[in-house]
Amino acid sequence: GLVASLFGAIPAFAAPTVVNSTIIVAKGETFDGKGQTYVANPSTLGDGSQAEDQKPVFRLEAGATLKNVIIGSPAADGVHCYGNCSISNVVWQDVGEDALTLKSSGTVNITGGAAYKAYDKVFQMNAAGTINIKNFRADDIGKLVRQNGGTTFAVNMTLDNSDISNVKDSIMRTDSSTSQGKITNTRYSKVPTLFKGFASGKTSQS
Ligand code: ADA
Ligand code: CA
Ligand code: CA
Repeated sequence: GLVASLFGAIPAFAAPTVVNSTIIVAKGETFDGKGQTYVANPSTLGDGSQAEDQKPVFRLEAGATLKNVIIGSPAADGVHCYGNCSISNVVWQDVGEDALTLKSSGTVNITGGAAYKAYDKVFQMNAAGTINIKNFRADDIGKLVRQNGGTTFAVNMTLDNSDISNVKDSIMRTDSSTSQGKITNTRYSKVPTLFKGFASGKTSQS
């Protein structure tokens, strides 16, 4: 009927998809959400609180791409990347425990998209590698990138052409003397500290 065809024709009105078990994006594959909103089932993945060990909504194997996805609330532990991953036009409306974690070494490329309402961390780096963030928006967050506390491997962090506001702690934080941070062409509002914990000469901003 008319109502059904209208809903079919206007995907922006689609109800969120409730994810009961982690969606796995296989090695080298692309998951295109086409603008659909995904939320965690809080009883199977996690409620998006600050409790550790929640499950991710998406798990990306090496070389996988996630694009055109809105992650709504609850977001549980967001996205886990096992090696290189590409994240394009992904919006976290209300970050869960954190938004994305690098679980094994690789390069995370984040282009476009946004993260809102992260009580603590947005991007959590638990393995050596690189995170490149460009054309991104973040508002009301604790930290944008955090290398796992107490780890000494090297993480290379870059942020370009982005808009960052209402930060509680810092944009990039590490405890490793070998990690590097670089911020270019980025607008800030209410950001107390750009870099925390880096060795001298390991950061740049222009
Ligand atoms: C905290 C915690 C780590 C790990 C991390 C994460 O930093 O201390 O063990 O769980 O969060 O990946 O969310
Ligand atoms: Ca955590
Ligand atoms: Ca986490």
